[in-house]
Amino acid sequence: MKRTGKLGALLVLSAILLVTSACGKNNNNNNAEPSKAAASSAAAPSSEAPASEPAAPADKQISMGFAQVGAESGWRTANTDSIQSAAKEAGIDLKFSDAQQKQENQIKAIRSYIQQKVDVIAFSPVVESGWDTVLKEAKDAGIPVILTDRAVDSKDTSLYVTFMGSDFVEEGRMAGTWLADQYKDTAEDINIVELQGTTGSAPANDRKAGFAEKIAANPHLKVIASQTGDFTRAKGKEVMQAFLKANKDIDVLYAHNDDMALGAIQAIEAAGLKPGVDIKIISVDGVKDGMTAAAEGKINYIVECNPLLGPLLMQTAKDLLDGKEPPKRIVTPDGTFTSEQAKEALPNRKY
Ligand code: GYE
Repeated sequence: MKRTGKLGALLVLSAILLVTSACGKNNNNNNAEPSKAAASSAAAPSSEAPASEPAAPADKQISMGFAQVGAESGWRTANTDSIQSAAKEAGIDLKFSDAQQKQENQIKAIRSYIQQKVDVIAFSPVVESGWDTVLKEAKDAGIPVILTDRAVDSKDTSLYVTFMGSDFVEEGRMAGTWLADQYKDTAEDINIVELQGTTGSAPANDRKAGFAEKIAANPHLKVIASQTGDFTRAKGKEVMQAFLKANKDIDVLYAHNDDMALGAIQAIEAAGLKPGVDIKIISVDGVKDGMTAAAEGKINYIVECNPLLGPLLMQTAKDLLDGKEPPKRIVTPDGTFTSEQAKEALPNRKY
């Protein structure tokens, strides 16, 4: 119990330290691979631990049911790869399902994991609300639930063991802070359009809120249109087309993820405009295609969101089944990239 406390404290501390440094005002992101650094530092105690002390009885393989959101973005693909490869490495029997961005599919998958009596359930909730009933079913069956990446809004926090992932409000704040700084001396109105993530999802709610908070002080920064693009490239393109049709003078696009920004870039170019120049673009994630667009100057600023949660998830599951209590919230740290920084980081980018 005592050692768990220490491990937990260490994880949280290293995450907080990195978050703090990543969010520092003069963060110039010297680190060529902040994601890798972040992931390994968050998972460092984890990946070293099992070699010396097996977490579960040697003869019993841990089974984990994982209900994934879908395959909507490059971020999600990297997240899935991380989870699947970390399970293999940890010797965990992973049952994996893809809910195609539908809550009812995730609920079905969780119920089937309960029926199969897995040792632990993990999932990334597509939306924040509506989980209490199924989480209660898992709890009644004595199966612990770990939330990865996205949060639920359940009042009863005993329905899950821990929630690991980025601080999305902080990501929105980083995006808003950069923009506010770019236009701090403007005397004209700056027209911003926003492509939101999946309606009702934690990253859409929080990235919107954090951004709004940071641009609020300057009345010239105006969000003139804000709509969901469901975190996909196709939807990002479609909604951007509509934005361009309805608004003559768009100065800035804030996209809640790289994929929507990449779709929007196609729409912007098709309209004869230069992304990154005629319309400044900010996005979140930092996946390879996004970083490439940033290096080309088509995206001006990327707030990173680390998808490499697999090793931390597997270690947490092992610890949990070993009787240790993980911290209730594990924040994974994120950095930021200007075009220049993206250019530098790109050659070492893993996803
Ligand atoms: O930003 C987006 C994905 O939940 C953090 O989901 C994740 C988000 C990510 O579809 O690309």
